[in-house]
Amino acid sequence: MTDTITEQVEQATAAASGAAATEQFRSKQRTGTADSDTKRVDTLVSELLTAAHDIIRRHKVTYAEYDVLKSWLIQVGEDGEWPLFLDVWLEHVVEEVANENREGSKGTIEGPYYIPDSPRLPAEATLPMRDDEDGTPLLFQGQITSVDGTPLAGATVEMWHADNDGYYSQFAPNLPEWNLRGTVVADDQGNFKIHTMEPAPYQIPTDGSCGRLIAAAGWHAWRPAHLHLKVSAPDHQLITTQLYFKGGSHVSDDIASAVKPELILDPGPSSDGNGREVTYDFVLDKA
Ligand code: MBD
Ligand code: FE
Repeated sequence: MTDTITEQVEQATAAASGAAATEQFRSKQRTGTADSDTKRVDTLVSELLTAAHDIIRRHKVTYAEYDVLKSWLIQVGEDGEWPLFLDVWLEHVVEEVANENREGSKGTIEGPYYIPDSPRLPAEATLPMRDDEDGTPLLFQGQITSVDGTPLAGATVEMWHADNDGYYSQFAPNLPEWNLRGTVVADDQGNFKIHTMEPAPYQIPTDGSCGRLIAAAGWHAWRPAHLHLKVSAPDHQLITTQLYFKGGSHVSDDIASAVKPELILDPGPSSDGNGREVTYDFVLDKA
């Protein structure tokens, strides 16, 4: 017998976070269903295939490359990385088209790591976090109004973000279930104050299929540090958005192409001397 203590520490892997994201997507109810008729399916799929055929002809794609594509596509599914792949490389255009007629605050992509029904918190609240949560404290505050300027009582701000190591609760091991996730209910003037920790830049998993693609193409895997938000109020359209930090790494070369100039925060020193604070107001379109 030896007195060696072997400790099994569960590691974050692409396949585990991919499996969780796939599971989460399957259980999600987005409002509205796609009732595309055969004509629309024919149009969309035919045009997608024609675009692929053109690329094959133009670049004389070989059988060896075709087989690499086939095995990579199979592996994306096995790794559970379809949510990650689609949200990183396609969702930004779906979001652009979906919200092109909005007058209120800008939205951007949801990404693969949203979980509904996070703990409900009062208008001034601290997101659930560990006692020794790492990072710089951030006070994020603001007001939610309608496009006509009316303050929206009973509005909610759902916030979720990665920790200082770039991990999202429920998608990485060893984190409390609702770490850095909460639903803040604004006061009767639509005001909210959320205390959290500034997130760090986020690298998408490099040890799965998306990581292999990034390495093979000579890209980088980074997203700028970001807060995810869903803001809603009775009789108004929900906004799904993200906010970034001025001067932060990868604000101008986000792998997911989800940064817009209106979404960049510039926090100042906190009035209590502890960390930083910023005010950002949301304007919601009527339903
Ligand atoms: C993320 O945290 C994210 O927001 C997106 C869009 C893709 C991968 C990870
Ligand atoms: Fe994210």
